This record gives sequence, structure tokens and C-alpha cells, in this order.
Amino acid sequence: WRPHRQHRPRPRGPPPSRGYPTRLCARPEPPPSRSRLPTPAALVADARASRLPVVAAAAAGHQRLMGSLTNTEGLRFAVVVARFNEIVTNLLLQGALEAFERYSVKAENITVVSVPGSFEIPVAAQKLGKSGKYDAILCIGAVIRGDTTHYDAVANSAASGVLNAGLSAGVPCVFGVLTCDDMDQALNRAGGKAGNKGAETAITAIEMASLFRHHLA
Ligand code: INI
Repeated sequence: WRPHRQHRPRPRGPPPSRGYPTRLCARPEPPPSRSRLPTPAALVADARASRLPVVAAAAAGHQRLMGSLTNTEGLRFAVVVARFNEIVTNLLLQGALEAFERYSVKAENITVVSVPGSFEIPVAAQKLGKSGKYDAILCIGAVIRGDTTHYDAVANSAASGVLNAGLSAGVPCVFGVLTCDDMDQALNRAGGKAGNKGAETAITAIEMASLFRHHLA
């Protein structure tokens, strides 16, 4: 059994187009098809041609501010490094210093400050930030889980402390404190299989320092 279909008179005029709207069809204009947007390859080509960063080339009409990794002239950095788990933190520091060198940050513009443990990093970072001598502070430490809850206390204090140091000083304080379950995990991130987080955070520090110096000052 099927319900009886009611007969409705066909509207006069041509049937609505199934494709894009035509002059005779009153459908709204469809949104621009994805194919009309520039492809990532085209964006990169445009950026190269105009010598703009890719994100800036993509930003039609509005201003986009971004730190530079190539113009590091005159940028000054402090590195606060914890001695606790020194085997790891020395490797992180080495990675950071190598990255600074690769990005042409002069050794004379880098001050390394040593503190006992990660818990002590924030107060030193805040003091250095407020001194007005540095464009960014890089904070390096390694918190490795033990049998007690001490790990959580130190890890959480280091993370929120570094954040607060940056906010109160108005100077970027970059978080390069590893929080790991064991020494193997930490060593993997200090130049082993997972790269060197010290180097990665140094690059973040350069970008933030440049952003603040050149655009947000
Ligand atoms: N400090 C670290 O940097 N990493 C750790 O893993 C750690 N643990 O596990 O105890 C640690 N503790 C010391 C802490 O940072 C302070 O130096 C100490 O509590 C004195 O304030």
C-alpha cells in the first residue's frame, strides 16, 4: 500500500537549474568554492615572490605581526637553568646555546643564570625580566617523576611560575622545563630520539623576543 500522491500543478517557466544559478533561477549565490582559494603551493610561491612570511601573504587586508627568526641583531637573552638533574639540563642548555648560535645571536648577548632546581626558576626569571636588560628569558629545567608527589608540586610550580614571571615582567619567559616520567624520556628530549627541547625553546624565545622588540614595543 502506498499513499496516494496529491497532484500539484507544475509551476510555469523553466525548471530550476541543478548546477550553479543561472539568470533564470533565483537561487542564492553559492559560497566561493574551495577551488577558488589559493592552494598552499600558490601561497608559498606568492610569499617567496613578495618576500613576505607565508602567513602574511595569506592575510589579505589585515595586518599580521610576527617575530622574525632571521633578524636577531641586538636581541638579548637570559637563560635560567636548573642544576637539579644536571645531566639532562646541561644537554638542554647546550642545545639552546647551539640554536642561538645558528640563528646568529651573539654570545655576548646571552647571560646564563644557574639556580638549584626548577622550583627556583620563576623568581629568577621574573627578576631578570623586570631588569629591562633582556628581550626574552629562556627557562630550562628537568622535573622527573619519583615515588612522591614532590614531582607534581615542582612541575606545576615551575609551569605556573614561569607563566606568571612573563606576565608580571611583560617580557616573554619561555618554558623549557621538561616534565617526564623517567630519565630515559628526559634524555630522549635532551638531544636523543625526540630532539632537543632546549634548542626548540631557544627558537621560540627568538621569535617572541623579535615580536616584542619590533612589533609590540
Ligand atoms: N627540581 C627539579 O628541577 N627537578 C626535579 O625532578 C625535582 N624533584 O623531583 O625533586 C626538583 N626538586 C627540587 C626543587 O626544584 C627545589 O630546588 C627544592 O624543592 C628547593 O626549593
